[in-house]
Amino acid sequence: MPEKLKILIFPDPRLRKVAKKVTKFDKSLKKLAEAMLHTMYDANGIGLAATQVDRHLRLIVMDLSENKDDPRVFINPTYKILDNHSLYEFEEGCLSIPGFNELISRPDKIDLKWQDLDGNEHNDKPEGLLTVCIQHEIDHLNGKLFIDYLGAIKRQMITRKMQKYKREIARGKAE
Ligand code: GNR
Ligand code: NI
Repeated sequence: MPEKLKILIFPDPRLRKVAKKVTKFDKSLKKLAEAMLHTMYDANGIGLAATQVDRHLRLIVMDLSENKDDPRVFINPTYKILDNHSLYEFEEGCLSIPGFNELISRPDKIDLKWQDLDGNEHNDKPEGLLTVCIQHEIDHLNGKLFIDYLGAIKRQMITRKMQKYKREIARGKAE
C-alpha cells in the first residue's frame, strides 16, 4: 500500500517554494509518484503537484478519467503558449485551498513537454481539461496558486477565510 501524504493548506509559505528539476530517475522517485497518486485519489483530486506535499521537485500526478483508472505522471514539465488569444475559462479548485472555486482563464493552445518516470521525453499538444490542469499544476511547482489570478479584494477575502479555517482546525486538534 502506498503511503498517504499530508497536503499543505494555504496560506503556507512552503506553497510558495520553487521546485527543483528532477535529475535522478530512481526507485525513490517512483515511490513518491505512487504516494502522490494515492494521496490525490484519496482526496478526490484530479491532479497533485509535489509542492503540495512539501516535496520540492518538478513532479506532477494526474488522472482526468471518469473511472479514475488512468494515472499519469509528468516530470520536469514545460510548455509554450502557441496562441495568446485563445483562452479557455474553467472553474478551478485546489486541494490546498479547500472550499473555494473560481473561474480562471488560461491559454488553451499549448505545446507541452515532459519526462516519464524512466526519464524518457514526451511532447503533446493537449486539449480541454488537460491544458487547464497542467498549467494549474506547473504553477504550483513555481510557487503560484490560482487565486493569484484573482483581483486583490477576492484574493484577500479567500486568504482571511482560509486563515480562520486553519485556526479552527488547529484548535480542533488541540482539544
Ligand atoms: O482536484 C482538482 N481539481 C481541479 C479543478 C479545476 C482546475 C484544476 C484542478 S486541480 C485540483 C487538484 C489540485 O489542487 N491540484 O493542484
Ligand atoms: Ni492545486
